[in-house]
Amino acid sequence: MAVLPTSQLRELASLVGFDLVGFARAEPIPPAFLMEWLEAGFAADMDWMGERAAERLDVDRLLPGAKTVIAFANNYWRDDAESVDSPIARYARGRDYHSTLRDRMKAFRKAVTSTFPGVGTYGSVDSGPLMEKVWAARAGLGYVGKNGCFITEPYGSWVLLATLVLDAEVDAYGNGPAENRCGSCRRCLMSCPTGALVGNGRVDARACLSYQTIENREHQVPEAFRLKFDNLIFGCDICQQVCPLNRHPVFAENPRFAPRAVAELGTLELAGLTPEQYEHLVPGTALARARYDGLRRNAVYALGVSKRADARKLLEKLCGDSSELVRTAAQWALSQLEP
Ligand code: B12
Ligand code: SF4
Ligand code: SF4
Repeated sequence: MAVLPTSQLRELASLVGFDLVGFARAEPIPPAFLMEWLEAGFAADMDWMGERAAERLDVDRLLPGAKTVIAFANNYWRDDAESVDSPIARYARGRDYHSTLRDRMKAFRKAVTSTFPGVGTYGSVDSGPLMEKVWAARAGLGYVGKNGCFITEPYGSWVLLATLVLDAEVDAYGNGPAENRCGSCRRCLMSCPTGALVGNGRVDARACLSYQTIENREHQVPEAFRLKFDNLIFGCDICQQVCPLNRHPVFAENPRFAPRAVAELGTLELAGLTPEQYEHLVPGTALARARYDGLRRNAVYALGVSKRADARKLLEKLCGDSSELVRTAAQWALSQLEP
């Protein structure tokens, strides 16, 4: 099969809307990073992380004959005035990033397979069994910081990743992770409210507010963690917000990353969302993963944490909600309002 020219692939990637692209040889990943993380229980109840570990470690299992892994990144940082105080993490304020990046990858794949007929591909954005930060590092787009996030030179860590495996070689490969610029800084480690950063870029998901607000959606959140839901109800940006390498973010012009109406709401409005408002505001955004009751549970916790006296009426009403998850959260939040 022909060796594909990276100059042409870079042009295509830019045409379809990716900000960064890099190329890595499709070699197996040393198992220790993933296996030790899983064995330590850091995956919490995300069983799907371990179930397809073999594929995560070797893309040849996803695409037999894999030769190249292409890593893409999109900057998503925006500071639109209406959403500046939103309790929703930045990456989730606009249209669901999965569909934005998937659409771009689909267009890229189509262009590649029509220009180079016979090339096989396997693509994923987030949900596939691939270690996307490892591939982005190998492809030379940046490195994994002490905050566990992938940090690039032009955009800091405000990037989302997509990954495409090819069964063809390209004419040039990245030189591996970029130089580690963390140095002696420990800001993220000191700022994480729950001690979820456990060293060497590892995150203990059990303690991470991103996990607790998004993935742990069927149970009450342990009290020690819910007490940290301080104007934070979906995802957590604290360890990125404090990072000096994020001091000069770049505004993401593409309207797909523009905050949607739901990002203009505060915790009181989000806790009081009716099913109709939810259907109007949430589908099509990444928030849908927390589901109606999970999102309201989180907003209710945040009202308790901020001891909002003006939330009392709503919280009293939610004590009679049809969802047990929300009822119990509302009782707890009301107890926080007591002096
Ligand atoms: C599971 C998961 C989570 C979990 C666990 C987080 C974690 N860091 O492991 C939870 C739910 C907590 C989470 C939270 C978030 N996530 Co998340 N998550 C994932 C997912 C699905 C898998 C990550 C994984 O494999 N973890 C297992 C550990 C062992 O692997 P790792 O994270 O890659 O880390 C190790 C290796 O990178 C290795 N390593 C480092 N450099 C190198 C170099 C080489 C050559 C090698 C071999 C290895 C190596 O060292 C690291 C530590 O052991 C990825 C998507 C994907 N399919 O990859 C998104 C992903 C990592 N998440 C993403 C995002 C945006 C987030 C949040 C910022 C969302 C938010 N605002 O709330 C937070 C950030 C929390 C944090 N501080 O990391 C983005 C990353 C963006 C970025 N710039 O880093 C991803 C890539 C999704 C995407 N497609 O864009 N996430
Ligand atoms: S996302 Fe929040 S809770 Fe998770 S490691 Fe970063 S600061 Fe800690
Ligand atoms: S806050 Fe400091 S230690 Fe943490 S990722 Fe940023 S530069 Fe590295």
